[in-house]
Amino acid sequence: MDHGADANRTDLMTITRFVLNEQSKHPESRGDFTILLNHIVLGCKFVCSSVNKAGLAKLIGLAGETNVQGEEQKKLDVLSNEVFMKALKSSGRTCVLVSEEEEEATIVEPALRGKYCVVFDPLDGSSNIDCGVSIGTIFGIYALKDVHEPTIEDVLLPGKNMVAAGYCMYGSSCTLVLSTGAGVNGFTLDPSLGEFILTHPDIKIPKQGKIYSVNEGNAKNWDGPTAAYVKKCKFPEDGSSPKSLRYIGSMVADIHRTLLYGGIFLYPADKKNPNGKLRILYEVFPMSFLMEQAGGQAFTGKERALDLVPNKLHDRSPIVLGSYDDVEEIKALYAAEGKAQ
Ligand code: FDP
Repeated sequence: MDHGADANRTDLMTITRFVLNEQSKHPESRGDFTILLNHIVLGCKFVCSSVNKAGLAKLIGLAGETNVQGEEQKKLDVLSNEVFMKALKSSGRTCVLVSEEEEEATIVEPALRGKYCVVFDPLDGSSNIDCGVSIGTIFGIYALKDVHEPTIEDVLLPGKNMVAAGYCMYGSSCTLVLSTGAGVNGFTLDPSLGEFILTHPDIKIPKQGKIYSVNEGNAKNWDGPTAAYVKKCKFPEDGSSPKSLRYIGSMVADIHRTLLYGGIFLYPADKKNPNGKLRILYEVFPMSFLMEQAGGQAFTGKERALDLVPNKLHDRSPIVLGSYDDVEEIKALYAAEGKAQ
């Protein structure tokens, strides 16, 4: 592999160079994935720039619903969806697109079709937009195995069948984290170059962490194992220190921190929401794929998250993601509850 990028930042490992290097390990590859990824990267840059301007756009639009040019302002999540839909279709490499923003799947017109199916949440954590908290785009990619008329069945598949997954976080910096099934790498947008540069090579989540991340406001409705686990985090009985609580409420930001610092993120089932809140195809699967590739685990309370098979495009599932040992601990609590019943 080309490890040539140096610390003096004169020989930069851009995301395109990185993926081309990966591609060269597969001589049969025709570069389709690299082209698809370039279009996803373009979408991320566009959304990043729109998110950065959002506060300003709002200010100059205050007089009414229109901005100074008299154009109607689109909500950022609607705009992001349009950007990704257009970028993915025009790549000529996709056939089925599933977006959080759209009820139905889009089957790409035959002239623009390729073998990849992309499931994505164009702007996750959108309740955080107006207060400037980090938000992000999440995506997962499946590949058709043979040439056939694409249908939604091509994405109603277990997460372990994905060929790649990632997210782009629009925060104090813009960071794209990607796995093509051979580890996890993080790239940070250099705004002066307009390029994503490899800044977090081969991300490995610590085996155990000191942070737990969950919406404690739902505690009254939690299932037994979640309540028992969080109690252990706060009042450990084995002499260890209590864990710290960090919850941003924006999945991309919470998972990014969990990947880098270790710990556990939970969006469990509760009495009101037996399937939790997070969507299987474009939230649970991509994040579970990344977590496993980084050495962590992803568990639904019943099974390995990547073994789930969604019945419908927007199905939800409870999810626990994070450091290997921390997830092992909560799995043991679920197993004990199963035996007690
Ligand atoms: P949001 O509602 O702001 O779009 O699934 C969306 C999501 O954010 C995730 O990004 C986040 O992890 C979760 O919901 C937060 O949910 P709660 O507000 O119920 O904690």
